[in-house]
Amino acid sequence: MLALLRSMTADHPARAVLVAANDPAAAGLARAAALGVATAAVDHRPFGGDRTAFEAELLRHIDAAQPDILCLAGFMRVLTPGFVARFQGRMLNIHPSLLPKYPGLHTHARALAAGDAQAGCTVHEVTAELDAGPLLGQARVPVLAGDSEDTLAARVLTMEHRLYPAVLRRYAAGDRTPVLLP
Ligand code: NHR
Repeated sequence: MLALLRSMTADHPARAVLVAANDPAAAGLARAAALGVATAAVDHRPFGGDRTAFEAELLRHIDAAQPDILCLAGFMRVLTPGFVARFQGRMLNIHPSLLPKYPGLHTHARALAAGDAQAGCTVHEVTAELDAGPLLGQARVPVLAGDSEDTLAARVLTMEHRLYPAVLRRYAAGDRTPVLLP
């Protein structure tokens, strides 16, 4: 998220209008505020299993900010088809695997368990189906001997910080050609 904010320099086609989190304790909220970006926190927990009610509250903040594009970054609540439809073709996510491998959770553990020689991250358009929307970018890293979930996750994260800004810059300019790194 911070890498995206920092990437939106004067020559960038986009500007950050809001950083929203479902965890009021998310460290990124204070960091975004320090960069002068508006923030909102909507805790999903008081809503129990009612995803639509949680999203309605989130939407109050989003609608007030009137974004053209939504970027999920570590956003961990599955979004309902109704929410996704409102932002169809305007919502991106970065996922820590080489999709279509390992959609969902615990991606690094699954890559290690499978003995994969490569891991990485993928930016995709968000559709109703989890981690399955059109590919917008992908970056690869090697899996090294002795890797743990943490060491692999850290190596992938450095690429996430390069890939997502590169994809957003292109996407915000209207170009959906996938970015492939390295
Ligand atoms: N929503 C839709 N409709 N489509 C996608 O592609 C989405 C999405 C919401 C989030 C991010 C995704 C990831 O890259 C994402 C993509 C959370 C879960 C999950 O199971 C799955 C995938 C992703 C994010 N969430 C649990 C839930 O009940 C909660 C898990 C937890 O809190 O640890 O929402 O990783």
